[in-house]
Amino acid sequence: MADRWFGEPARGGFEQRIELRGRLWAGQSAYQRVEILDTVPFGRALVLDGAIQTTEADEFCYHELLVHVPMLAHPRPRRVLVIGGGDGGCLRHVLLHDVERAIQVEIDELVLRACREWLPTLADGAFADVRASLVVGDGVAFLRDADEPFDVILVDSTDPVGPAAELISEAFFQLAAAALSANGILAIQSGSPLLMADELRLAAARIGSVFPIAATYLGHVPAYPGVLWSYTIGSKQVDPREPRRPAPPGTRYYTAELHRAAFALPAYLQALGSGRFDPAVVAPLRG
Ligand code: AG3
Repeated sequence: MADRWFGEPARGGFEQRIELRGRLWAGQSAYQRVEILDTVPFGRALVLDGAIQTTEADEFCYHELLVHVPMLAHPRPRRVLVIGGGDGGCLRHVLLHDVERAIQVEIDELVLRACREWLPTLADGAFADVRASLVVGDGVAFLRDADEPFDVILVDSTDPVGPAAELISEAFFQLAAAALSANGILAIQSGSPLLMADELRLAAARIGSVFPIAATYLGHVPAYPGVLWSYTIGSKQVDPREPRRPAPPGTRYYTAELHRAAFALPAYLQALGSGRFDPAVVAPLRG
């Protein structure tokens, strides 16, 4: 029964499938199709326009790397901005740090509602934290009008195709740099290095042209296509590869050793910023 399996459309002759217990809910917003699936290996999952965003079982793999690496590389992050991340997982991990204020800007109210109802453990009360505020709106417009600087900006977006493509534009990275304090750090999820190499190459090159320091790091997220995932940092002056404080207690993915190691890229990916990186799907492996 085809319905018992979820898979994103194959990319470059490669696909990954997840067995389902059921499809719990689906809706359509002005921006995208929003679905909640019940999966055998990962529990509940959020799917947007057919792309798996997060699951109950492996959210920590993704969120701990996206959040703790920039937060712990920064000497003292007080004000944090999260763009996207409507499930609240990113915000929850930000609030494990001693921050003064965390603002989340999510464009799609339906994602917020679906996650509140079906994936409550992701945010686990983060939106009610006195330090947190939620803005339902466009992250780009928000950045344009931001008047107080942020220490860390996290972009927890969908794949950079369609509306989210703007989130890897040079104009966006310039807005982010302008909204960051003197030692500010931007971190984005930059997709699968094997299956979305083109987007990663673009994002890394553009961050490198806007920020004095740019670095891509890797981790595994079992539910995402290809499992291997990338994140890219733009930093104004601090070296993002070095953790400056101990991790908040209870991390299940992040360790200080892993923080440093995540920046060690395989040789075939080191050509990312050099223009020698072949953007064709899975081409990096073929050489
Ligand atoms: N963050 C981005 C996930 C991108 C996944 N892409 C894919 N499956 N093709 C999702 C939000 C998690 N808080």
